Amino acid sequence: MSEIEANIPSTTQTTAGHPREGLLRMDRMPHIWCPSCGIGPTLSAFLIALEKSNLNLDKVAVVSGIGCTGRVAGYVKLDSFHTTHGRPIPFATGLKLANPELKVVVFSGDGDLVAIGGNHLIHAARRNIDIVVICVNNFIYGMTGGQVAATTPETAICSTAPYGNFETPFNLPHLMDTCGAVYVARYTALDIRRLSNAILEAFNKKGFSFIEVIAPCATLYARLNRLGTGLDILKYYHDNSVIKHNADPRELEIKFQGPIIVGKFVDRERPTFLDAMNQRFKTVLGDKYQLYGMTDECVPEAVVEGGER
Ligand SMILES: Cc1ncc(C[n+]2csc(CCOP(=O)(O)OP(=O)(O)O)c2C)c(N)n1
Ligand code: SF4
Repeated sequence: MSEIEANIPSTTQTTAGHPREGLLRMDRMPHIWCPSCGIGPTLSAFLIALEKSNLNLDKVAVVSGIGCTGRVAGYVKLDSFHTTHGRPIPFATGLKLANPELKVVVFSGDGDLVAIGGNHLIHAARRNIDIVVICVNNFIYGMTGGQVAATTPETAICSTAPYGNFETPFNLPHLMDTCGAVYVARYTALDIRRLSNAILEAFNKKGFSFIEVIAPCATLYARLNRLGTGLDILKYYHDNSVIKHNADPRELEIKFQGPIIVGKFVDRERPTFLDAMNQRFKTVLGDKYQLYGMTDECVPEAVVEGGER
């Protein structure tokens, strides 16, 4: 060991291993992400939440689409699926409905989930499919060279918007709220503790949970917009994010380099897709119908006893 190495605290020495290597496919390291990209800290927050949860890891599945964030599925040591672009939600829906015991987590980018995959996202929220969606929003298509996204703030420069974006971006918490998501939160990739607590809370929630993570794309978004390094962006988050739990989702739009409101915005109860299906079939078919993916105790009494149309 060199003199310099001897002075490094033991937790950061390579011989100590990675603190979360039990949950990562270390044989796939080094990962593809750029230094100071926000995807890494978001993944850390997810793994911390998993460690704190009482979930049986044999029953946790991670689904990603295509993009830099989509690579998460390949690095986690869990049952994971790297699906086609824009399709992690249908894949996750199928997985959950085929095996309701699974805790299914979709972990993907804003382009993947909200642009090409937008239709699937809104319908999964409407149906209240019991899955957790973690959406890394870096305001740009990272993997393919910095094209404008459905979340790019107005006036921000992208490779396909060299004079600045002029389209109105989605306000994702508002979109998810109006579609019926039961849990909606937003944090930045700097808020690891709050983010991991939100993910933990979403694990315990029955229904469609959506967590938006505002994350730096240091290589493209920051460079094209002259925002400095990923570290500069994290400093920006530190100085400009405002915690406002229960804020009106209509007021959560993000302006270019404006303040970022973070917090938990929606936490409601409503029947999941399977609850609604079981209730309806039991009501119409009575005892002929065998509940799917749940027991009698899980179905509201009025429906089990009533049998009315
Ligand atoms: C059907 C299809 N269309 C387009 C692409 C090209 N493509 C790959 S990733 C991507 C965008 C990814 O953006 P985002 O989801 O925001 O992820 P990031 O890389 O920023 O994490 C696109 C357009 C593709 N792979 N498949
Ligand atoms: S291109 Fe952007 S999103 Fe992709 S790994 Fe690099 S910093 Fe992250």
